[in-house]
Amino acid sequence: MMTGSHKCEDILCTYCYNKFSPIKMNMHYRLNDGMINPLHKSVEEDKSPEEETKTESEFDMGRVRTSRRTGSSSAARAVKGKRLDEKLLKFYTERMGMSSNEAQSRAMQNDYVEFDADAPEIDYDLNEWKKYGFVESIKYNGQRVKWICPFCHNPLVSGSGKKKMLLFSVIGDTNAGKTVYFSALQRLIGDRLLYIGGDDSDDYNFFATGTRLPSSTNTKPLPSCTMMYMQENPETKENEEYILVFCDIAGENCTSEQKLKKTAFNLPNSSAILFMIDPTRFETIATIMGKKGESDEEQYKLFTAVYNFFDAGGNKLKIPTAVVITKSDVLKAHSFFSGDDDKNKFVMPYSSDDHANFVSLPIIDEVDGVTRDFLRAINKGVYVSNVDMIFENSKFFLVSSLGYDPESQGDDNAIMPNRVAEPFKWLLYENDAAFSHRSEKITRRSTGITLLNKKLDKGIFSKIKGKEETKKIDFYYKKSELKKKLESLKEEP
Ligand SMILES: Nc1nc2c(ncn2[C@@H]2O[C@H](COP(=O)(O)OP(=O)(O)OP(=O)(O)O)[C@@H](O)[C@H]2O)c(=O)[nH]1
Ligand SMILES: [Mg+2]
Ligand SMILES: [Zn+2]
Repeated sequence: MMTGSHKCEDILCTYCYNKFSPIKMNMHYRLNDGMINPLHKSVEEDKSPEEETKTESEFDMGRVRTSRRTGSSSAARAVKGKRLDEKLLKFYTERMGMSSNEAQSRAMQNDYVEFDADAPEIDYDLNEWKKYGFVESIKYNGQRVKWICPFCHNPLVSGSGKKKMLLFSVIGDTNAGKTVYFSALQRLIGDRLLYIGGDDSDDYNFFATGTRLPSSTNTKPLPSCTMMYMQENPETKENEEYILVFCDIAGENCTSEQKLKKTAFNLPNSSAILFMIDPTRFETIATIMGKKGESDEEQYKLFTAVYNFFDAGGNKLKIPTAVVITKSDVLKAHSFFSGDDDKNKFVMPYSSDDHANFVSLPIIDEVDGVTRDFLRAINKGVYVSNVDMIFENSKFFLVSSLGYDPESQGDDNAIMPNRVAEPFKWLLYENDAAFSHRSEKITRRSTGITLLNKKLDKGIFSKIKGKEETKKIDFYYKKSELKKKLESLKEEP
């Protein structure tokens, strides 16, 4: 194993959602059709000597392999054809819930090899290995072979380990607006996205397929949607690339701990959670909409389910969580918003904030405050307290993916998404993958004491002799950079 510091990121498998460091474990590679793995001689030992000779000459495997892993230097023996891949079998049965017949036939695959820096059959770019501590691309006996997840043996996303990978998971009862939200978000940030996963992106972008309103999401475990995302540094205008993995879920699978455990394998390793709450379930809102009061009891059960699922040993969950009140268009008619311009602006269509390339934390705090106040005002303060009891780092958001209500207004309106990017951008910021902006006046005296807070400027500090100077600082920063940037700007002459 290589030591020292490498420019490598954790890899997230988009199938089994294991997260691991590629320098802490050997990578696995699936062989191409017709290729043979000399390590698996056990299968071959059962074969008759004639067959053995035939295989050997057919594949010209005369070379002796001295591998650290086998601990032997016996002549390489060939195994032709497909073998049952135990890891895939486990994945198909335990994770995908397939019947053992289907799982077995799907798990019959070409053999795999493990990366071994010293193995003579393995050819790779030494510079890549030195820089990152692992290699994605290797040639085995002269052929390029595809790398696979060492846990479940499904393919890994190209670029994993070199770019930061962020897993966005959603939670919410059925009909909460989860799937429509992902579609609206992708439409909004689409010019900075490149789909790089399998062919499942259509499951996540219904607007693109022409079907605006998806039917209820399938309760079977879902494939994830993997995209490359380009984030511009607002200061340098340079672009940084991230790999984003979106993971939808059927609301039906969110209502109990047991159901979550069967399907929500993505949740524990999430970088960010979107917790969706449907306001049309609140009696007050349902009444305004003329809907017969639907109960929010099922939706409310989610808190218990999520708390038990994470079982954080009495601690709060550290994963940043955006608690999103969806369908905010239906809130316009409620007096809490309609009677107050300062609040009303958060539920009216079109928000310029969605198009900024940085995150405004003061606005996010304002929306968070207004949403909490609203929930308390309609006697749903329990949502606020539950969120605070479960999540260590959460903010409330008001979002409308459509900007109108298809139930009362029909489904042929123009889509006017409102504040859709806000929770997403805040979650990026919390993962150090988006920028915020800070602008403030600092007062310094020649004694060297710098005063950031104007209140401190009075009292004892004002008595300190020295020439006072005021300067304005204005900068963009990622969360982890704030302290350092602030300090260096304060010290600058
Ligand atoms: N008024 C309004 N209604 C919306 C909005 N977004 C979604 N809806 C409605 O909510 C319905 C359900 O949205 P989905 O995104 O399918 O809900 P889901 O959370 O994915 O539901 P499941 O897949 O069953 O868990 C849609 O068919 C719309 O009728 C919105 O922004 N405003
Ligand atoms: Mg859905
Ligand atoms: Zn995996």
